Amino acid sequence: MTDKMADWRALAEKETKGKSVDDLTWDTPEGIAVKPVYTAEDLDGIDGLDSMPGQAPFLRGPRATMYTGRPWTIRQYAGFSTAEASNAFYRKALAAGQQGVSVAFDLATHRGYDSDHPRVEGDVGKAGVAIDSVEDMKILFDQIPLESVSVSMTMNGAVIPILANFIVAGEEQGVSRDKLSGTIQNDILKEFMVRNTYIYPPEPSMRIIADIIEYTAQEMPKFNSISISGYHMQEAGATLVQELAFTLADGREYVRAALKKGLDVDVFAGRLSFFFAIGMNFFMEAAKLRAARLLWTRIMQEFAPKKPSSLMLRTHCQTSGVSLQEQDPYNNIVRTAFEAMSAVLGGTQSLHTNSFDEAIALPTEFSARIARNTQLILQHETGITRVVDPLAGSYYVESLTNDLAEKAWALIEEIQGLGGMTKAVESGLPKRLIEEAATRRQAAVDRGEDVIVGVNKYQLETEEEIDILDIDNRAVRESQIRRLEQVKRQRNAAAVDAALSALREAAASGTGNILEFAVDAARARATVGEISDALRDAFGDHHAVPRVVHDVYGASYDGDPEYQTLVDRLGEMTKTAGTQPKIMIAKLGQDGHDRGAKVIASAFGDIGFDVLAGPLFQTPEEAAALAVDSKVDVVGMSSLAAGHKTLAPQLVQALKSRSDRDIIVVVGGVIPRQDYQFLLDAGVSAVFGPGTNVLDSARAVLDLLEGKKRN
Ligand code: 2CP
Repeated sequence: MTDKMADWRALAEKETKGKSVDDLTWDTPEGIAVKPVYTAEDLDGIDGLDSMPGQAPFLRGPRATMYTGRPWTIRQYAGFSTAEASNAFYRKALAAGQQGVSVAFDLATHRGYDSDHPRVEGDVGKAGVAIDSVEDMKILFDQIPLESVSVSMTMNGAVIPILANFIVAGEEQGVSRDKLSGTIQNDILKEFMVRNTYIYPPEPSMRIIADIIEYTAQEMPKFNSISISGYHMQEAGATLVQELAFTLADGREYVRAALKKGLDVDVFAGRLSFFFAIGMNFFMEAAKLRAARLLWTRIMQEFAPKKPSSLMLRTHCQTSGVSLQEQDPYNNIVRTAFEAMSAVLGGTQSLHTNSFDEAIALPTEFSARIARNTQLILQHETGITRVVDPLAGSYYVESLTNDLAEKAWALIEEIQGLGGMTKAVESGLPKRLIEEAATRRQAAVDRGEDVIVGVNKYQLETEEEIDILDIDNRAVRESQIRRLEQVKRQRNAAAVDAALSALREAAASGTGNILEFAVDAARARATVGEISDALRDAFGDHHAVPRVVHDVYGASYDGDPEYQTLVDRLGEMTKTAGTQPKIMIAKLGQDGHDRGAKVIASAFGDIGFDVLAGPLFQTPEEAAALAVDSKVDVVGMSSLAAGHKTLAPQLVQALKSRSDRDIIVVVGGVIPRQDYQFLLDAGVSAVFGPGTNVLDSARAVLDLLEGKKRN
C-alpha cells in the first residue's frame, strides 16, 4: 500500500468512526467488489488503455470522431394498432427530431399468425402494429423515404415473412433492396433464453439466420443483418456480466453459422450489430459498452478477418424497461435521462429512451415527446457530444471496464466449454442463471435492500392516475381481417400456391436461400401467416418446457420472521386441508414476457404453495382445461402485453363452464389502475400491478383462499 493510500485509509476510518473502509465496499450482483476509492494503481496491467477511438480494439468507440463527427441516431421503438396509425406516428416523430424508424410489431405478427387466427384474438394491434401482408407494410412506410430513412425492425420468430414484405414494400416504393438501410433483429438464441417469440426449433432457426446473413450480405449492403441482443436478458433479470457474456457468445455462434454456409467473414461481419439494455447502475453500464467492444474484437480476431470493420462492435441501446415503475411514474423521466446519459458516455450508435408511462401502458404522444426530447436535449444542450469517450482514463471506469470484461470472458469460455451457445441454450444453463439472478433481485427489492424511490421507500400516500393509451383491439382486428380478405380476393391464387410450395420445398430440402423464396411469395401477396405456416410444415414448432428455480427467493429471507409467519400460515392451511394449496401460473395469448411469472412461481413454491407453471401461449380455454384437470385452487394469470381485458374474462368464463369448484383467478403484471374495476367486475378476485411485493401478493392469495375476499 502506498503512503498516500495509508493516509487516506486513516482519514476515512476517522469519518467512519473506526469501521473498516473495507466495509464500504459494494458487492454488486455481478460479483464485482466496488471499492469506495480508485487510484492509478488500479490501472496497472490493464490492456488497451492507450488505444484510440476508431481503432481496434475499439474500447473507446467504433468511429474515430464519434459524436463530434455525427451524434448517435435517435431511434424510438414504436408501433401500435394499424399500419395507418403507426405510419402517422412515425411521420410526426420524424418531423419532430427523431432520426430513424424502429418498428414494434404486435405479438400475433411476431409469432407468425395472421390477424384472423383464433389464437391471437387478444393480441392483434396491442403491443405493436399488426402486419399481415405487403399491403400493410406499404401503408406502414407510406411517404417515409426508404432510400434515406433507416428502419429497424424488431422481428425474430416471423423474421422471414417480415423481411420479405419489407423488401417488396421498398421495391414497390421504387427503392431497390441494395438501397435499403436499417436493421432486422433476427436474433433467435436469446428468444429461447428469455424473450420467447420463437416459432421453430433451434436448428432450423439457426439456418434462417444464416440465410438472412447470406442474403443481406449479397443483396443489401447497407442493411444490418442482425441485432444481437442482450437487452431482453437484462430485462429478464440478468446481471450485466451475464448480459455481456451471453450476447457476445450468441454473436460468436452466428458468425460460425454464417461461416458454415461458406461465407467469407469480411463479407458479413461489418453488418452484424448489437443491442444492449442500459439500467440504473450508471458507471457500470457505460463500462459495459466499452467492455463489449473490447471483447468482440477479441472474439472476432479468432476468425482472422482482414477488414478492421469486421472487428468492430456497433450497438443500439435502450433504457431499461424494468427500471420503470408504476408508482410515482414521473420519476421514470429522471431514471430514463440518467440511463440515456450512461449509454451515450459508453458510446452507443443508436438509442431508444423509454417513455415514463411504459411500466403501465403504451406511450402517449405526450410521453413519447418527452422521451424523444430527452435525447435531443442531450445532443444539443449538454455539450456531451463534444469529446470522444469522455470517461476514458477514469480510474474507476477503466477498472470496471476491465473487471466486467474479465468476468464476462470467463463466462464466455464456460459457454464455449459446453460446445457453444446453441448447446448451452439447449442445456438450459443461461436461462437458469438469469432466472436465479431475477429471483435474487426481486427478493432484494421486496426486502428493501435495493431501494426504489416511490416503490419500497418514499412512497406517495395517494397515486394520481395518468392518461394512458388504450387500443381498441377488436376494431383493429376487424379492420385487419377486412384487408386480409381483400388481399386474398385480389391475388392470383395459383401464383401464391406455387410460391409457397417452392418455399416449403427449399426449407424442407435444405437447399437454396429461404429469404429469396419468401420474397417471391410476398410479392405474390402470400400473407405473414401463410409464409410462416409453409416453414412450420418443414420445420415444426418449438415447444419450451417451463422450469422453475427453487430455494433462491426463500434463501434470501432466511431467518426473517415475517417470511416465516407466512410459511407457517401456509403450513397450517396445508395441515388442515391435507394438501398444499395449488396455484397455476398462466401465460395467455402470445405474450412471452415470463420473468414476472417465473419469479412468482419460484417465490410461491419456496413459501410452500404447490405451483404449476403453465406453458406459454395458451388460449384461455386451454389454460382452464389444464387448471381444472390439475385441480388447482388458484389461477394466477400474468399479463404484460395488454391482452388482459380480453383474456382474463375469457379465462374466468372458461373455468366456470368447466368446473363447479370455485377456482380463484388473480391477475398480475402490467395492468393500468384504470382497468382494475373492469377485471374485478369480470370475476377476477385480485389484481397485482407492477411493483407489488411478492409477500403481499402471497398473503392476499392466502386471504382469498381463507374466504376473506378482498377488493
Ligand atoms: C457514424 N457514421 C459516421 C460517424 N458515425 N460517419 C462519419 N463520422 C462519424 N462519426 C456513419 C456510419 O458509418 C453509418 O454509415 C451512418 O453514419 C449511420 O451510423 P450508424 O452508427 O451505423 O447508426 P445507425 O444507422 O443508426 O445504426 C446503428 C446500428 C443499427 C446499431 C448499427 O444496427 C441500428 O440502428 N440498430 C437499431 C436496433 C433497434 O432499434 N432495435 C430496436 C429494439 P454506413 O452505414 O454507411 O457505415 S426494440 C426493443 C424491444 C424491447 C424489443 O426488442 O422487444
